[in-house]
Amino acid sequence: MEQNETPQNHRSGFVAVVGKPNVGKSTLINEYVGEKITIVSDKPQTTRRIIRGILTRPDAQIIFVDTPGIYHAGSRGRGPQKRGGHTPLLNRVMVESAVNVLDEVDIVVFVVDGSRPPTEEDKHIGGLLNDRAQVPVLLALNKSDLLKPIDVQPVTEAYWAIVKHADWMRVSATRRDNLDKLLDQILARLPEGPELFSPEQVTDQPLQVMAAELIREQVLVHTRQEIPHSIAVAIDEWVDRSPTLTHIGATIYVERDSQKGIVIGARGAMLKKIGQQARTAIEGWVGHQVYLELWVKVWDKWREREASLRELGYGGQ
Ligand SMILES: Nc1nc2c(ncn2[C@@H]2O[C@H](COP(=O)(O)OP(=O)(O)OP(=O)(O)O)[C@@H](O)[C@H]2O)c(=O)[nH]1
Ligand SMILES: [Mg+2]
Repeated sequence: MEQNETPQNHRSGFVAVVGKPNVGKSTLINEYVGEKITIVSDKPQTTRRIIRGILTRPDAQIIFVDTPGIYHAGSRGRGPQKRGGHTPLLNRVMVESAVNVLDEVDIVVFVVDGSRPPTEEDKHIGGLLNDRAQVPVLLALNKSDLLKPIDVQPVTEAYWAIVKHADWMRVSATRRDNLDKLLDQILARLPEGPELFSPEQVTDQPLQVMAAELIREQVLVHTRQEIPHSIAVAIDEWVDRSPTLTHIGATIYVERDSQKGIVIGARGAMLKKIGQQARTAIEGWVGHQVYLELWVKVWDKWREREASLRELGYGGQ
């Protein structure tokens, strides 16, 4: 904010970005913030915790709140069924944290895969938003680059029917189509207020958490089936050896020996690839050279134990 600018001219607030898994919530936030502050992959349930991404402009500061994908089964606590590979406790923790955010924000952006008709999960989230009529909702029909012309009208109307009173915008986060227009709609609903974070800050995540996420992202990118859901990453060591070199030791936890073999790969080839790409990404964040040492360990049923989830930082804000 300019020194002479009065708070009356300035807007600020929290904008929750919610939706079912894999619709492009994190991609959208990264585009607005202008940096990759939250990891993205083509696997559902990539985001596991609440992450704030901050966009500071002369006239406004928007704090985007990234959330884990919300889906019906977890949020209704329906029995022990597995969904998307997650076991119930981690599912529940993730979905609950996303739903709780709805009550703490100024605006909600409901992101859907606008290239396909809504599913039960979208309808469930629509219901949660309709129950909170006091919060303005913007419907972002994402992935419009994949929308076939013949589907435009029926698909759009089907989503309108889900969220009553919401204004909407067809966007493509990856192609940046209409992101400015959606941002204008957000700004128009943002309350007046001062800057809440320093203008240089782009996320509330500590560097070490960011580093662990960047390692997890590389495991997600390079593995398939059950592995992405079975892994967690912890930073064990972080030593600044000099102003231009940081030594980081991290452990990738898996749930079974067979998964350990997959993550390590033949003669360590997979782990080497994960390590090299994660190191480059972390160097981009810390702004200097990083020496990254990775370990792979089995932590039996970590997703099903409250203590493990707490230790790994899942479930909190
Ligand atoms: N074609 C297309 N793909 C997109 C678009 N936006 C996101 N994606 C892709 O969709 C996939 C999921 O993106 P994410 O941003 O991780 O989705 P998310 O909603 O945060 O997913 P979770 O964290 O798992 O809930 C990635 O492969 C993105 O590249 C878009 O506008 N068009
Ligand atoms: Mg995400």
